Amino acid sequence: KELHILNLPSLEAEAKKIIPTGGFGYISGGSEDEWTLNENTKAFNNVQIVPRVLSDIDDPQTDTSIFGIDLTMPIITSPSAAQGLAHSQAEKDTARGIAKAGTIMSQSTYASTSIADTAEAGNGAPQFFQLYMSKDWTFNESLLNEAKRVGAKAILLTADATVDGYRESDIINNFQFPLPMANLEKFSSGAGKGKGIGEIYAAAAQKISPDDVQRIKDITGLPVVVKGVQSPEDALIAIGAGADGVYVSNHGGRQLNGGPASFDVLADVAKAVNHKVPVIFDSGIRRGSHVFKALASGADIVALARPIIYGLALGGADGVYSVIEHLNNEFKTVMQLAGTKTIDDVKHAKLIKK
Ligand code: HOC
Repeated sequence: KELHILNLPSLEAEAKKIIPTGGFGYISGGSEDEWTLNENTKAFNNVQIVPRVLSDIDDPQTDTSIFGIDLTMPIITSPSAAQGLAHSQAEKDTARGIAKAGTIMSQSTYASTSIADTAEAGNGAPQFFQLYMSKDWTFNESLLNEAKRVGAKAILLTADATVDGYRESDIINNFQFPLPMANLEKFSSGAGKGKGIGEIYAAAAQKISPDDVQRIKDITGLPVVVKGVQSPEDALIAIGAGADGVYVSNHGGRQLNGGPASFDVLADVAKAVNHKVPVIFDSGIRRGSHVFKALASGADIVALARPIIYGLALGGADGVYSVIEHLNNEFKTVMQLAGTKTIDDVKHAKLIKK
């Protein structure tokens, strides 16, 4: 059953009622005092959209594309781990809801369901695969080969998570993943169930170097997007290393607290990228106006994480579909009021600094 959604921010309180405390704290929480997490959404208020009149936009078009994949909207999902915390169908229902909406789901290395099962649930819809690089290259290669085998369209290389941020909610709740992580069970000797986030990071993380970008490209032959970029310098290093996309994100405020809101660095990063590769953006998007502001600041595509997981918890595949459709409908209204008919118009729209 599709959800009746007033707005995305209101979903969190609803989801809190049904997701067990430890899992909810893990999903919703950020690092330290969550200053960066909170800034992520507030930062959209630093710029304003110019309303336009006499522009007669009665049918805004949100279709766009990335890496040659046609999408109905410029919104995809960010990779989010352990979706079994929210719903028994976990990533499979996210794949179903996102396929129905006509956009891209990003699978996480630390998913509850396997790469193949999630791809099958998507029924041929485009998916990205996010790699948390491990010290164990046999594991990395198994994941990458499996993602390619089932038809992943790009690899998102998470580069901002070589250690886990200091997440107090997980400490308070003594949080340990209560469910298996399918890709760990299938392709590594380790298990996710019963482990805390710190233990999973310790087993996985290693220093990621620019050479790894090319290594992943050689293994998969797929576009590789470096995720977690927050400075023009790192964007240029990523592109120099062969990255086919730059993903501006601060991991939803879960990693470096005290760093800038993701939106506050977007325009400078996009300027440095200068259309050489696509720019994907996440962290803090909750409103149609946020989608508009991100695209007008240089993002080609935006991505959504927590609200998707709340939609999953509240309504399974239909809940996921309802969330992403609601956001795109809000975005369409903003497009109309800002006198923009296409995504290209949005990208060229002027924003005013507050
Ligand atoms: C290296 C282990 O992205 C989060 C996830 C991390 C999942 C486990 C990573 O919690 O932010």
